[in-house]
Amino acid sequence: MSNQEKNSDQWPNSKTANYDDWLKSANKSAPNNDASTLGWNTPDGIHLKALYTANDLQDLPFTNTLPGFEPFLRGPQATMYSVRPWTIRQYAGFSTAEESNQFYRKSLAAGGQGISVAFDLPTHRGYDSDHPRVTGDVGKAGVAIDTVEDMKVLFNQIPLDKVSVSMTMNGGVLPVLAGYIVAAEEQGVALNALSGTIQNDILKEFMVRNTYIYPPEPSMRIIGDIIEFTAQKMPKFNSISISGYHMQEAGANQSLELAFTLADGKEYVKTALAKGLDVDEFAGRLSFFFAIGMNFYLEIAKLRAARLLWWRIMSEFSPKNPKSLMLRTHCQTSGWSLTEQDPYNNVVRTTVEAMAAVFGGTQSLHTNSFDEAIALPTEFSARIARNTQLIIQEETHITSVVDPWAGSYMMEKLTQEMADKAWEIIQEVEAMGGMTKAVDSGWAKLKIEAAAAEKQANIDSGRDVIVGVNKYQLTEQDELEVREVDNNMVRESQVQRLQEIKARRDSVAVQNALSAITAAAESGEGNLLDLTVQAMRLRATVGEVSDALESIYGRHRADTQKVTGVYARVYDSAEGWEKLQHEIGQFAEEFGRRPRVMIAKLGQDGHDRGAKVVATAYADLGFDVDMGVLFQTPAECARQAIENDVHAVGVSTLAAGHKTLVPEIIAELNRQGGGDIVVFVGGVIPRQDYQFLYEAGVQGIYGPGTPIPASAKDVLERIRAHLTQIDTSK
Ligand code: MLC
Ligand code: 5AD
Repeated sequence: MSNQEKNSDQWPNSKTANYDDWLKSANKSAPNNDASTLGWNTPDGIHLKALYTANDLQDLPFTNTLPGFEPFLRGPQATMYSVRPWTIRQYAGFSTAEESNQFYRKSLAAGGQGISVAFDLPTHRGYDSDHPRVTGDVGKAGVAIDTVEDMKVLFNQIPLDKVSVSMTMNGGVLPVLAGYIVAAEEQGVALNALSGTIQNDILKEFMVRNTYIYPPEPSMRIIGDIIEFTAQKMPKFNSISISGYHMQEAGANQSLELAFTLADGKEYVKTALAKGLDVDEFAGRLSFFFAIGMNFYLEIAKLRAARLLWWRIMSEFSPKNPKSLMLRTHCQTSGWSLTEQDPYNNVVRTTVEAMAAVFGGTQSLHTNSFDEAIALPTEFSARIARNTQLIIQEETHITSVVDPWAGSYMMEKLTQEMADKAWEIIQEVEAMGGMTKAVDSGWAKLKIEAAAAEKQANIDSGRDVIVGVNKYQLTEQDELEVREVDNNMVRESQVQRLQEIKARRDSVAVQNALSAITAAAESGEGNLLDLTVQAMRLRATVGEVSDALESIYGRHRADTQKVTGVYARVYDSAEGWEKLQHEIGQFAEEFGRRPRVMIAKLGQDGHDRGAKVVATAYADLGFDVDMGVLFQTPAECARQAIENDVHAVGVSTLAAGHKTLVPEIIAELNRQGGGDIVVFVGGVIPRQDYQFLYEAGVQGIYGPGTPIPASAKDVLERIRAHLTQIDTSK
């Protein structure tokens, strides 16, 4: 061997640097010559450093564990995606059962691997499609389901013993899960062959998602009954999907999302144990659901920390089956992170988020469509979203390696920091007596709302960048083709089917079955799911079962507390804020009182993050702000606005009901003597609908991404112009 060849086999000696050497060098290029300020202070209060080293691994308790084994930090399966990738499970549903069924079948044929049903808001809230409160909502944000007949159509030619089905249902969980069970039964599929998941997570509904029906206590009984029924009869079915997703969507940072979700999980475990179940009978079928947003490293760390913490929480209950200690989860990329502006950017955002979910080791994933911030997915946008996952699964070889971030100085450290942060919050919740109490007191919700207001202020002031929204904006934007659902058509066809079913069924038997449900609700005896299955078999409707329970439990009404001061604290220094406050002060002097605005939600749309953030910020600016109660009809909203003598009503709409509900509120205001009140609208509204709304009498429309001070300024000007005009016309 020549000398030259020998040398090329060897590495040259490297001069080793220590951390202080690095610091000296880094200080030279860092702002203010201080490298310790580099990196990012996350909203959780974690400092993401610019550099991690082997030192960061010291003192970490779990840096050398294996997947498929305790503490499951590295994943619930030994082989993870190297044997079976996560399930591509795209959440979808709209219009009628027929249309949604077509969509599912096409999606399965094109690479989708499981089903995830989105129901419309009337179904969530336990109303049949013919109920007068829900005219604007039927078939809009999901599929309309009234009876087993709709369920049978929904799953037509989808073999329920082979395809696992997730159903996002919480308030109306009993008739919907029962309807699915009966549809499967009539497809010839046995209960014990059914695989899938029911969301059934009511605690987060009271905090953020708002599709509850009954108050917390009876709602928890319903959950206990479902866990019991599925544990005994549906061994392959996940009885709950304990969801943090909606908390992040409502504004929670990662550690809040993680802590509240796991604390909710613990509450459900206690509920099932209190029913007399053994922990191993049900714990292996508890599943989870997290949002994956744009904070890439944090999201991966969050999923790893989630498994670690759940193992820690469940160890307290001393299960014998390791499955009871494992956290398995579905993830969805963040809808909130997507923008109406320059919407093709959303494909990129969703890809980054999907990668984080996969690196975090999710079991199942939904990737959002790029038209998310505007409307429900079209076939085209849904295809791109699905293909995003297929490409990661089949082209990148990412699936070949289990937990590939393990051993990264940064990722291991961050995982532990995330776990520690969340654990602190979990302990705080424990000290309050558990999550039901933390939710009941309103504390948990306010924590999330404060985080949301802070986030919005950071965006509006440009501290957080969103490409195409507060930086690199387009001057002109092409129109996007969006899916439109004709809710009048859906409602008419549902009403007709309901009439036919009611005419055909044995109404005495149905009445008896419903009475049995009411009696069980009253006495606390019996299993409510078991009784609901019997009623649904006889063709009782979703609305009838809900009424049977409501007659005992009542309907829950949320209070309308709002946080104050948070938005102002963060935004305060930004230009324009003080000027606007001054203008509001001038208005008060001129007109004898401050501008008074009611922020309203109409129909069954309970997504109130935007409404709450706007209310907080407007109040911080000096407006007198009233919050409408959730689920108002236009007539009720108009009455409240007139009674409170507001100058303007701002309708926040995120569930596509605007074309029906907004003209109705204007008509009601006119009818009840409030024709002087300015109406403005904010939320998810396709550009195509703007003209329609202006023609109906709307004075301002503020789409996603509108900085709040800009909308506030506009509203103030419109109120002023309106008052001046009234004055001069007298
Ligand atoms: C998987 N398996 C393996 C394996 N990987 N076996 C051996 N080696 C491996 N490497 C096995 C599993 O053990 C399991 O079998 C089976 O394969 C299926 O895998 P899974 O990992 O359990 O996946 P899946 O069936 O898809 O279940 C995922 C889940 C579930 C547990 C997270 O709960 C789920 O699908 N959730 C989806 C929830 C959802 O869609 N929600 C939408 C919300 S939208 P076995 O026998 O062990 O079961 C929303 C929006 C809104 O909420 O607000 O409206
Ligand atoms: N179809 C598809 N996606 C939906 N989402 C809500 N409803 C539907 C539907 N019917 C998604 C959006 C939203 C999140 C809660 O779920 O991404 O942000």
